[in-house]
Amino acid sequence: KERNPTLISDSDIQTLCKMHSLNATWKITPQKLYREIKFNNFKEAFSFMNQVAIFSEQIDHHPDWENVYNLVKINLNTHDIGGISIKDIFLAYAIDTIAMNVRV
Ligand code: H2B
Repeated sequence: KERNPTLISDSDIQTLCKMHSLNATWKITPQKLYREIKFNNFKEAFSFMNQVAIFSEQIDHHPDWENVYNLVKINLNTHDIGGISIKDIFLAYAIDTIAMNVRV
């Protein structure tokens, strides 16, 4: 089994997020990444969540999220280390890609 990913420094988080334009879509703190996404309706929101859920299982890294109708609020952090690891950056990038391509 893989080892837990390690914490990355605040400046590395900033650099990595800017490299992938995550700073445009995510609120970045040393503890977590936060994003809200509003879709056209519940069907689109749930289609998005389903695709993210499948991807999350594949990488064994899961969002903390909530959904009310067409709105999805997402927190990403690595529970085991209480902060941001490379897995959060990777998942954030995947979430942005999936959100851009949602089809119901
Ligand atoms: N997801 C997130 N966001 N943080 C974790 O620390 C984490 C996870 N740990 N998914 C994984 C699963 C761990 O619990 C399993 C046992 O690998």
